[in-house]
Amino acid sequence: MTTTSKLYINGEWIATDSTFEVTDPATGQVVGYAADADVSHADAAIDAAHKAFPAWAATPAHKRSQMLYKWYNLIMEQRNELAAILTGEMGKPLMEAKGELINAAGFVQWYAEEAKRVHGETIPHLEPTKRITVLKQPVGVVSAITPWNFPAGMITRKVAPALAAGCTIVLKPAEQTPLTAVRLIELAEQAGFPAGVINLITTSKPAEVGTMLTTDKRVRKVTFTGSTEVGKLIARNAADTVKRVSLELGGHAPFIVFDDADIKKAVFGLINSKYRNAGQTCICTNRVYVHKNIAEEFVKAAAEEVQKQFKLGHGLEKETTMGPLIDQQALDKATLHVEDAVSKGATVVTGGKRHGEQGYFFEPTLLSGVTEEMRIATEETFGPVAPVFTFETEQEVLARANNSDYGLAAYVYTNDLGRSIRMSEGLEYGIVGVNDPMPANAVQAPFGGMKQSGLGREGGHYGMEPFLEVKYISTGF
Ligand code: TXE
Repeated sequence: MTTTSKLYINGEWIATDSTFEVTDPATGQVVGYAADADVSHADAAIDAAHKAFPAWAATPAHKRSQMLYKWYNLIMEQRNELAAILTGEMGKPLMEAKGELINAAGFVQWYAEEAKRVHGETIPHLEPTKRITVLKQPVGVVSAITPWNFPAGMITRKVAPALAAGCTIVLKPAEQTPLTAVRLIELAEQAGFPAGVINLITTSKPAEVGTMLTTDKRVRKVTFTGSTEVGKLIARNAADTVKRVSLELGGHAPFIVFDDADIKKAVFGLINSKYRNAGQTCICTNRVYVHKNIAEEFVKAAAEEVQKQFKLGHGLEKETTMGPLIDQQALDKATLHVEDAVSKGATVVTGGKRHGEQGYFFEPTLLSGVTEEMRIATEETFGPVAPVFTFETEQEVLARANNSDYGLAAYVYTNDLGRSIRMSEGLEYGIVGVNDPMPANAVQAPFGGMKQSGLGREGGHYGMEPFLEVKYISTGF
């Protein structure tokens, strides 16, 4: 049975005149219908958040923390049900969805604690009868716009610190994955957040509704994860009213394997960093640089592992280890990148094409003989395609790795301590995994990118700062 979800505005669940289909990317079948908000709903949600702000900002931090804890417990209790909803609309294997839910809940737990640690300081003045007091205060109404690739994690990573800081929220999840968001917000309602503190808008019209959420004067901060293109648009939208903006955008991660590395570990690392979530992760490996002395051995071992590890299928089937891509557009992009590389001389070592006729599956793919003029060398594929380049020197590979408009994540495999330090300091990336393919599954770490990969950091105590204003008060006595 398919359900029709509602919007959540000012503590009420509201049906809309029109709805839009939510489909299972493994089958193309409709799994539900979501309420289709227009700008009038966005206006009402902003209004609710605006009116709820003063009381929420004044609510003692311990109380906000208790509600966040309650929300955390509810997500943990309901995580299997949530994971099934997530897999149904997004496609990732159930095991990965369950992992995402634990991580998503982890953000709520972390910020339940962080809520209590917001404090300022007193600075001595040059004049003995004056004091400077520094306060940290919530910025105000926050618009949170989230993507489909982590339909739960990307929500809690934004919403939990905003609530902890004392901000109120209008959340707009991606149109591909509204149902996970609805269930998460139902649980937030159960946790007892007051009316208007969290508002949820689902829509099939992201440009229209998104423009309102990023231009309206009452909104003081926008936090966004998604494409670089939309990120730039949001930054422009926000400029007129000088909103605070956090952007977590695309990436083009280099994965560098030196000839002193443990090849087995590096192959394991590639499997994890490239093919997890079918390659639809912003920190996914996009360019594999292997030292020429070990390239043949590495490619052979990696291809064997790729063929052994992955069983494509519906995410709810037990044996599935790789789900579909999100939609036809994603499938087209992966196909285009492979075809373009092959037409310019690359070799398909394994995979290379669409899998099956139903849904949007793409075979886990490894390409060798890749060169810089191929599209895959500079554009984010967001699919399970790993292009392998070779290199000769440390200096050369560092320059090539940094030759990108993106700067989110980079990976280095080496057993040479000095090299690992030189490389991790030299890489112009916000996140570096040294012999570690999963640097980002820690809620306490500052996640974010340099260059056109974004602005600001999420996670840990760093993730609170974007939601806080600093004010100083000079008092004479
Ligand atoms: O992203 P969009 P898409 C990258 C990845 C992928 C590409 C396109 O390369 O292939 O982006 O994905 C909302 N005003 N990433 O098209 O459109 C939209 O509704 C306001 C990287 O899905 O940026 C959704 O909620 N909002 C990435 C969110 O933006 C707008 C995750 C992201 O969608 C809007 C996803 C507008 N005008 C894609 N237009 C990552 N960093 O993890 C769309 N949106």
